Amino acid sequence: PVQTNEAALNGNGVQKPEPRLNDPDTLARQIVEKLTYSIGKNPASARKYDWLRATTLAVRDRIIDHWFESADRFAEEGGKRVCYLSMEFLIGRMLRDAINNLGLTEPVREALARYGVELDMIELLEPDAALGNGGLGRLAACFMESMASTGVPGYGYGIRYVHGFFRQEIADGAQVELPENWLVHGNPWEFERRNASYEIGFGGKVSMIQEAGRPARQVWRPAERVLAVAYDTPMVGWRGRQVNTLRLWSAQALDPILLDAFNSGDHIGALVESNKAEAITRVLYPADSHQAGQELRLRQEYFFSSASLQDIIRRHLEENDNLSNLADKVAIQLNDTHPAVSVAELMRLLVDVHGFGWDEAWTITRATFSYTNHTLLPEALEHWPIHLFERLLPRQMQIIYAINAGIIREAAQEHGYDDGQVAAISLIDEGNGRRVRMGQLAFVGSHAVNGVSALHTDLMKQTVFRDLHELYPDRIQNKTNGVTPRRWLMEANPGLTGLITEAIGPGFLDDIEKIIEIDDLADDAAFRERFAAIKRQNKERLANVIGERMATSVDPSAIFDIQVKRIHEYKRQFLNIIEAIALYDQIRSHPERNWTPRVKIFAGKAAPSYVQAKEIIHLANDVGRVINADPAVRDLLKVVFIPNYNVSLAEIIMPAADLSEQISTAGLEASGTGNMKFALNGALTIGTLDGANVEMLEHVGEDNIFIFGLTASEVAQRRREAHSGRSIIDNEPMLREALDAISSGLFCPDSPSRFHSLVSNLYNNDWWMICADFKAYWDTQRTLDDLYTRQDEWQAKAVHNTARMGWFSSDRSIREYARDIWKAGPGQAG
Ligand code: GPQ
Repeated sequence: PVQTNEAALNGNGVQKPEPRLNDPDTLARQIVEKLTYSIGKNPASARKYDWLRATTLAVRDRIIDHWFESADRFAEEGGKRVCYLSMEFLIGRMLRDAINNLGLTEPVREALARYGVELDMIELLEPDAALGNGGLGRLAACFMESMASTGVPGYGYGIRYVHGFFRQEIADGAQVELPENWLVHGNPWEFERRNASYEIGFGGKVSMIQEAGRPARQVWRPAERVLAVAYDTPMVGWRGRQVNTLRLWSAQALDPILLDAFNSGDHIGALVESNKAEAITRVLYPADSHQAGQELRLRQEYFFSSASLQDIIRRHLEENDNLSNLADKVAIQLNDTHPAVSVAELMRLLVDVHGFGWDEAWTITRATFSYTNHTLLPEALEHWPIHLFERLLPRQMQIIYAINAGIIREAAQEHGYDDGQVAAISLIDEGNGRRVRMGQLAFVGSHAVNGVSALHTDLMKQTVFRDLHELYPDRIQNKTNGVTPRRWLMEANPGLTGLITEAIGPGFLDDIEKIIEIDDLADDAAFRERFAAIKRQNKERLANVIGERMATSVDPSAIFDIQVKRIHEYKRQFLNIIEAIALYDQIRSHPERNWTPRVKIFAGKAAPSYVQAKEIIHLANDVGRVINADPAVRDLLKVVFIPNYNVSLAEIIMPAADLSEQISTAGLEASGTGNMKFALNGALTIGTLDGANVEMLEHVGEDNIFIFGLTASEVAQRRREAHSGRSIIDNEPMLREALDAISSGLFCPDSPSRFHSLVSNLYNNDWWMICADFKAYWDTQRTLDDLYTRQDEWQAKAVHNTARMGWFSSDRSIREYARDIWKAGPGQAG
């Protein structure tokens, strides 16, 4: 490396660059400079995309100034750092967020306007960074933004997938998956760091070695090695006060071309290694809340865990004598069990590589890690077949056995556990063809374990972790999710942000809980009207998107009733569709009644191998085609499925909803975060007592949210009693007729039996309580129809929702993690 010295840097030698100025003149000049010298275009011939790139580069310079300041400050303060390990970061577009947080929105708009370029137009050309599936990945993105905004020195660690979440098209009503290619035009936000690269091993053998004068130790000799190369993306916090780093790993072969093979004429064979290595970070697995059991997935998990830990250790040793104080300087958060193999890997690095004794290594490991659980669904809990784990990671498997032995010894000797109780807490599931339980590993390797809403955390204690909770009763705590108000209010809804600023001043931008100050304005007719007018504009914007993308016209004066999220049986899009069909029947039978016009909007992706979820998408589209074309319902009911739901589309949808559908079977949605985004933007919620809906009810008050259906304990009870749906269907004519309509092929005359299995599941078992909750759901929807005709009342409730959602900011979540789990960040010793 080039040696520099401070005197030369600050004295007459090399000069630090001047920090960039933020006035429109300077910005305009520098944007054209980037256009000219970095992109090689002149303003006259530049395309919109060139302007986007030039603007991004000019903005990036400003971020870098803050980035270096943040890095210098952390180094100087020597405080504790937080490393957030996550398989997914569902970021979306970055330009608008960066500009907003730097306070540059107006200056950049003005600078571009001088060349006749519209900021809002070029922003749309940026591809979404879609390195995640849904709520879990989006939460990681909100947390990165909130760590930077609240002053927590946070480092995100994840995978630089070449292909992010697939693009969804709808063909003849069915989902089609197309590969996503966000990196084709390059990525101006990232910096490749070739100096930060680490070897990652797989397979091979473990042997005991005995050197003179040293204790015997295990040495792992992997059969394969690949290189993890870092790519850094700066993450700008609110007002640019702090810029943190998201470090994503890319896999490369150590020997890109096998020269022997190449020289002997086997040109393809020479590339096999590099193809195999690069496959590790090629594509995001599209399974959400469902384990993808393939070997490549386990390789991804270990690859990014090991690279991140090696990086954390290297940095620590640059600043400290040894690793014994690791836990004082670093907190590592495991985002679900995807990085749980880190527990075994850190033990390996401490014991085998850095010479620690087992007990001290275990103390350090447990003090360093904490783990967030995001689901109770059994099919989503990761467990790897022993034979696969052992073949790929033989030393880590030994370590897991040793950890397990210690835990079991403690349980048996100190707590008198019998064989049955031991089997329940064991890291090895002996029942299912012997598997490693990753949840158990993450739990025992962490000092804190958290759920993501109050209800979910309680259920964790009673169900998946009941036995471990009994053994370690202080370990589980709750940290209710939140969403960043910068992206989800300021940027997505500038109209509402402006109105609130006018009403109560800009203080809520720095402390979102101050938004409560608009609460009393719910009684102010003039304020309500302006609030409603903004909602109306946002609905018009969404109506235009629907018109452009799907050639369907929807009326912005109807209720916009929206359910957008991954398609999953437990989320019950099916219940919503059945209600739409029942309403369709009722409108046709009783055209004389005063129906409140409604547009039911759906969007979301199904995992490619999830058959039922794909059938639900098909049904929504088939039903929409029939209803939207039926003159009998005119504009009273429309059903629309918008393809390719992603973060950017969500930014248009959230501010445009009157009604937010949060209708999961109670006990199954860990938290939900879309529920928060909708309510913050003034939508009323129709929902079950599930996930964070429970806390939303507490905050907005029961008059301002529409709760229906079975509770989590009633669901559990009914499941034990094993009811079928048949008796309910027989006694509920609206439900029966809706199901009959589906079964008759009314919506799919080309293939009348298409939805038979969806319907027969309801008759036979009703596992998701669709029949059980139908009537309550229907009745609540009619209450809402009625309420919508009294706009004053509706809008007052909408204002209360916005006013009372401040607590659901991810800033609040992050402050709680920092205080209770990480002991890091502002105000924490460290
Ligand atoms: N969640 Cl396990 C995902 O988005 N993907 C997953 O694989 C798992 C959970 C969600 C969960 O379903 C939501 O209820 C939460 O709000 C979200 O994680 C963030 O905690």
